[in-house]
Amino acid sequence: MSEQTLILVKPDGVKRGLVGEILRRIEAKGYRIERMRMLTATDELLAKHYHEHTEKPFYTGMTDYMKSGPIVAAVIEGTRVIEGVRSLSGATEPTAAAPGTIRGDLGRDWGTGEIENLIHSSDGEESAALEISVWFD
Ligand code: 3AN
Repeated sequence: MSEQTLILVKPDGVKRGLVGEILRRIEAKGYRIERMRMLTATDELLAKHYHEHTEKPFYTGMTDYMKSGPIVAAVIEGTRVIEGVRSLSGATEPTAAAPGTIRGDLGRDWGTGEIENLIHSSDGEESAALEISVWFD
């Protein structure tokens, strides 16, 4: 059974010119880009997307970073793609993320106080469905 997941190439990924490299890794793994758009995130979209985090102390700083430039949103399709793209993405903190992953190979701590980790990927079936509806109506 094929499934879909939502990825965001975050503002640091776009600014650093890594959109192609990040999508390349996802396509090279064998997954298919089903839909894609470039936009700048708004508070409203981010509140829906990060509804689990709205009360967290890091929320304002994190959403300021997410609004700091354009992002690329894409729907990726394939069997077990949610798990597969999480695995390609790596751990949340780029310093600790394993080499071989997008965050581990391409990301680092820039000393800004924010976790600039290049990519978001849905962490389950429910969040994938919700997040696809947030970024693609
Ligand atoms: P992931 O993106 O690895 O699934 P989540 O969903 O736990 O991570 O967190 C969403 C985003 O919130 C992260 N990508 C990161 O930018 C930010 N974040 C998570 N935990 C922290 C934290 N302790 N301090 C600052 N920012 C955080």
